[in-house]
Amino acid sequence: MKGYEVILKLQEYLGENDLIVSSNGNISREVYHYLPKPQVYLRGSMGLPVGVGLGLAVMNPEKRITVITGDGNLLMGFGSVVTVAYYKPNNLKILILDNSQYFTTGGQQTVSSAINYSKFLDSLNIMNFQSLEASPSTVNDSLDNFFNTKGLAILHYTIEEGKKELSNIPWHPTKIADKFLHRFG
Ligand SMILES: Cc1ncc(C[n+]2csc(CCOP(=O)(O)OP(=O)(O)O)c2C)c(N)n1
Repeated sequence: MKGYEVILKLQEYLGENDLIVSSNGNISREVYHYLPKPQVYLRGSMGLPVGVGLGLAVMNPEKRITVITGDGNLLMGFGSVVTVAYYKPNNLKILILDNSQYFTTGGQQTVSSAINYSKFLDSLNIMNFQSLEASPSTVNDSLDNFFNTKGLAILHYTIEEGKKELSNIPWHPTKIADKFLHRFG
């Protein structure tokens, strides 16, 4: 499956109460267009989605936080995954959409294939992790497990490259922050 197909599928799992952090580039654009708004759509700032999600999760223990990140962003902020494993916030879900490339900027290859995600996440004692190819036959069970099992979860999907032509997010980052903060009253 392509990344946007996975994000469309998330409509079945993410509702008005969910807080989402999306990594910059196509993923933020797809999350903006396909999922409830407003969320933290990172723009420009690469490498931060896991760290931002961790902060939100720790500060809002009663809310569920879902981070949706590309592999390029994940790799740029890789230490944050270890911090997540240390604190294990039970309201944090991390979905990695791994196309092994910086797709947004032209498809330059990342070094994601150097990681055995299953072994890496296992070594961090993350109880709920899965690493698999996103396909119509795997996506339902893996997303059910990811969202419907309580606690910290990390789901690593290998995905196909590809995108839908979507317009840019019309909000300046300060406006994104304002709109998101308004959700807290
Ligand atoms: C520090 C920094 N380097 C490079 C960029 C340019 N850039 C924007 S999105 C992107 C690719 C992101 O890759 P990934 O997270 O794998 O998502 P994909 O584009 O594959 O969906 C890059 C390199 C940036 N914004 N910041």
